[in-house]
Amino acid sequence: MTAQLSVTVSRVGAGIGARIDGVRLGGDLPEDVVAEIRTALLANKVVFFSGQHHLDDAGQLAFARLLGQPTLAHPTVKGQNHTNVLAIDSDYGKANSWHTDVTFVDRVPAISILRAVELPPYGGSTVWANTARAYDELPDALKALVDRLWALHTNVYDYAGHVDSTRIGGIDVKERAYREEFESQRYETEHPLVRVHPETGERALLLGHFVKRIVGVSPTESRAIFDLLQNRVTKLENTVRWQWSDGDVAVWDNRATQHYGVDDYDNARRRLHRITIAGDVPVSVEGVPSTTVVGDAAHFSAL
Ligand SMILES: O=C(O)CCC(=O)C(=O)O
Ligand SMILES: [Fe+2]
Repeated sequence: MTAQLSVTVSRVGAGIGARIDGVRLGGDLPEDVVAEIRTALLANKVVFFSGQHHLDDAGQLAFARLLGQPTLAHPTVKGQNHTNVLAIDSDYGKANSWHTDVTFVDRVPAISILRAVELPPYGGSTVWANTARAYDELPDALKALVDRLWALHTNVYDYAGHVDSTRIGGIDVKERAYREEFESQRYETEHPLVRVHPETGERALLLGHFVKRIVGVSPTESRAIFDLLQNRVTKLENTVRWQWSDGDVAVWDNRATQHYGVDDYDNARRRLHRITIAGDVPVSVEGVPSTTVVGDAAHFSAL
């Protein structure tokens, strides 16, 4: 007889993040445990599991299916081993830039599940920020402004303008090839700056590095508004930083967070595998859904 593990949820910080212990991730979790994970995820925005050494791509995918319908790995980038698994591999690029996943399409993934595969000897943590809390803490006058603003998101974005990279000599051949695959089909979508979360009803800022411009204002004003709000999102009290260990898995609510992969591990190799869960088309506080400008993402994710 296997002993029933007791599930514990412990907050990592006041603003965001919790670790969940007593769960062996896989496709066979009881319904009440899945419900507990979902509740903790919605409340804390990102949850961390440790000691999941048994998990491989198939197990990660089986667990993912308990949270919803997995998307393809990416709208443009081919999957790793499975069509649903995206390799986050330092050889092909580093996500050291604040973003919400795949916001250049209309159907932004609801949840992302990231599993450590190969870690550097030092550094390589990931930071998440709570975009619902960032909205909530805005003064009412700023809320009134951003409630009505929209932004154009694209996968063909100004990469250099966003990445805080200190690497000298620019990108190499593999990174260039990855970037070309990433941009092989152009996507542009207009999203409200404030989306209403379909499960919690919370309002959350929807920004990050795929934003090309804010609609209806000049490029200078667009930059100023973007920076004002991004600075709110990435305020340290609004973030949690996770130093990865082998066997770790992070699950985040992609409708209420941004994240950033810290590039402080020199030339060491770092690999993680990501699976995203299909999400709704965001809606504004007035109930208006995001609109596709360029590209059809139907193959990537079901609605
Ligand atoms: O490299 C990281 O820590 C973050 C990678 C990332 O952006 C993602 O998995 O969506
Ligand atoms: Fe990401």
